[in-house]
Amino acid sequence: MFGFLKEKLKKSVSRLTKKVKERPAKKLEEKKPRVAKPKAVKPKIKKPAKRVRPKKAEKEIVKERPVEAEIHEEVKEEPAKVEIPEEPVEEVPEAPPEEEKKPGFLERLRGIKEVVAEKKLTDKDIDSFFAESGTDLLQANIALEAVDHMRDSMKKELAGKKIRRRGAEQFITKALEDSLFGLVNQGSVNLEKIIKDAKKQGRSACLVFLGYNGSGKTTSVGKIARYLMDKGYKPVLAAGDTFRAASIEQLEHHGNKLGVRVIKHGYGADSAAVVFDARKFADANRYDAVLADTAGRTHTDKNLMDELKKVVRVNKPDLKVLVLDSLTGNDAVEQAKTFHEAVGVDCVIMAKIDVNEKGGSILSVSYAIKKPILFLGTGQEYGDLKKFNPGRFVKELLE
Ligand SMILES: Nc1nc2c(ncn2[C@@H]2O[C@H](COP(=O)(O)OP(=O)(O)O)[C@@H](O)[C@H]2O)c(=O)[nH]1
Ligand SMILES: [Mg+2]
Repeated sequence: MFGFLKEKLKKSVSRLTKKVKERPAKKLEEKKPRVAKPKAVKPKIKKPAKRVRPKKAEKEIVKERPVEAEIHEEVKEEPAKVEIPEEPVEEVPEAPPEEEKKPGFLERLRGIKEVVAEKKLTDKDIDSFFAESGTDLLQANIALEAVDHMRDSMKKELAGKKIRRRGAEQFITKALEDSLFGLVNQGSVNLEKIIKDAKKQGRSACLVFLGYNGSGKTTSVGKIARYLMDKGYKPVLAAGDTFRAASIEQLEHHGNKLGVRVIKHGYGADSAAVVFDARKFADANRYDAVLADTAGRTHTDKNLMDELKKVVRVNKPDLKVLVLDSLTGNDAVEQAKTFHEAVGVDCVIMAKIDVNEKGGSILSVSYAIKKPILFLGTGQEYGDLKKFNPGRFVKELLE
């Protein structure tokens, strides 16, 4: 599942890790020549050869030198050459005293190690990473606005922080995980609490399922009916799709298989009235929940959109569940916005994730309308319904 998305995310992590692991470029052209010039012959007695200490500018260059092999090279540096006069000279020890030599060396070593071991990513680094990775993320159906959110979140997490090169991959994976979590962590819906609260008011809870044609609404009604029955609740189904051919029979088929009552009118009947009747029946017979199927529609179906608004206006559902076909990719975001603007969506079921390799729409949809995903549809059987857990979902994507 989501192989394509996982692969793109993995690629993104290694791309950004590479940016951290890049060693700073050597500034060879600024380096001063290492070999000291021979000094003029003057003293009779040979003084200890002075160690050539790097000047300030040179020190900085040395600091940026990345590999330890080169540090040894620095220490082995030849002492300044001195012309030896012919007369015998008094022997003087060559090396300067240890105390003088050590601090300089260690200080420099520490400096070099720091530069080698850590790197600070800048806002610009993150921008250039997204310029490179953006297409991959879009290809995996993550919407543009979701990618923008990821970029801001990654900047907050990474820019300006010293990142140890050694643990860079984990650090970046964590930042990416947080940014993805920010997309899908849009609150939660407690279905059982909704039912219990309605019961306290002496009525059944009303759930209306909406979405495009073929997105998986009727199948999801059947799945949720089974889910509630498994928890001991008594649902009733409302055949609110009075528009599509065979839609009522399809719902009745589920009702028969599950042993659940279906309230129906005929084709062409007022959908709002069907749901209203189902609620009356449920309230009178102490059912816990009405699960109302509706006709599939798009924003261009003005009449059907108006009909849906009426269903909502008349029945004031406790939960408006948008069912999206996750395979529709980026279009799922547009669908979510359309329905949210028209009637206000409370939560989402993402259907058909069992046949979806991209998965980016799951990351984008709830961010786009700031509503939680309640379930994932994982197949065509009643049991193929998985409670959506944002944290676990994101972790699994990056495993
Ligand atoms: N693989 C898979 N197929 C699904 C899933 N949910 C629904 N379907 C199938 O999608 C098709 C359309 O589903 P349906 O419930 O009739 O969509 P509706 O028009 O929105 O009511 C049917 O063939 C379903 O079996 C799912 O989670 N996984
Ligand atoms: Mg249907």
